[in-house]
Amino acid sequence: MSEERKLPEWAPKEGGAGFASEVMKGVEGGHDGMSGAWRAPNRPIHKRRKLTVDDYVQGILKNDRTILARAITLIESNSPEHQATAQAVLKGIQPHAGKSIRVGITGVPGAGKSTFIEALGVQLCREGKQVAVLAVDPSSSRTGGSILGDKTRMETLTREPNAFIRPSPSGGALGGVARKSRETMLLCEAAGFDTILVETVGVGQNEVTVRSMVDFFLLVLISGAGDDLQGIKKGVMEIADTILVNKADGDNLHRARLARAELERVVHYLQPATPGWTTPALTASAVTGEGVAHVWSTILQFAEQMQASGEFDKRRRRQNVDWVHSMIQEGLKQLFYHHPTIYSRLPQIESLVAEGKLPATIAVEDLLETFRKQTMTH
Ligand SMILES: Nc1nc2c(ncn2[C@@H]2O[C@H](COP(=O)(O)OP(=O)(O)OP(=O)(O)O)[C@@H](O)[C@H]2O)c(=O)[nH]1
Ligand SMILES: [Mg+2]
Repeated sequence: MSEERKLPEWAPKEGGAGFASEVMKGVEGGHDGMSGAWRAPNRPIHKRRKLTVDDYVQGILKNDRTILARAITLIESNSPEHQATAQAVLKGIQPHAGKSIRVGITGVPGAGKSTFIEALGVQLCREGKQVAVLAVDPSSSRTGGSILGDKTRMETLTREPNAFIRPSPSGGALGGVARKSRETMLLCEAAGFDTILVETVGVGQNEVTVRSMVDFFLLVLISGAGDDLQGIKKGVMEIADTILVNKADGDNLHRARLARAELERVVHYLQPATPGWTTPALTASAVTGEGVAHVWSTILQFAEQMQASGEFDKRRRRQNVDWVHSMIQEGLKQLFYHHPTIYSRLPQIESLVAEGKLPATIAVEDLLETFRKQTMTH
């Protein structure tokens, strides 16, 4: 087995204790049979023995970053054996999860989400908070690269001992990536992280998915030329708890302030994302740090008010029920598409439909009926 290690292309050049990701080259059937291994750099390389469920649970509860990272790798693995262990670990840590504020951050590519997370994360770490940064970025929505990728690598934050940064699990559909991110969030909470920041790029269904896993949702915008506000989807503004006009610095400051005022007017007419909370529009510069602390105090104020009104817990309870349904849907889909008969018949049926020789409705009826007959006993 080769011991050669290389950092993935999105990793900061100098690494850091907080940057928990590393690709181990040429590891196959290694410590636990996974093709990639995650390890916090600058830490001793443990001899990779197979950990028991209890080892994982105890390690996570002790905030052992190496074990936390390995547990996340289990969650991200698609192997049934890893999945079984991952679920047992989740069950073990469940009573210790949930004690954090979960903040989702979305916005168009390049809005400055990662830069903002870095500025906020460093500030929080220095206040003694334990900050975990996760990303939801299904590969299907973007080609190449990771969301915590090439442009901003959170180089300062990775060096904060209180920070833990985990890029998006690679591969798979949004549903799968979202499930993995949710479970990763629970592990981080059990490990004592009290602030979870989830970055997602505002593409497709990502925002809605991340909204369904966080307490507070921040929309990061930038002011462009002229009619930029027209392009913002009303839908995403309606799920945001705060709208932030970033890059309010230098020549852009004036434009950013105008955009903020305009956004505030627009939001006024929209349905608030959280009942009882008026969504504010703010400005900040993730680069100079101006306004970043104000965003955080807004988040704290939100948490306080919503905890007092009961909305906070209500949302979490609803999210838990929604998770159940989305996992059922995911599971049923897997069962269906991996069923041997369906798997072997699907390509032929697809071509018949494509050629117009078989109506879509008949095709679906036929496939579902086959599945039903072969899986149901009564
Ligand atoms: N002037 C200025 N530039 C900024 C600010 N925030 C971010 N940038 C720059 O904008 C570019 C994109 O920043 P990122 O933080 O990578 O943006 P992002 O939203 O995370 O981008 P994706 O992850 O690719 O969607 C970088 O070159 C940053 O340096 C800011 O407040 N002011
Ligand atoms: Mg980013």
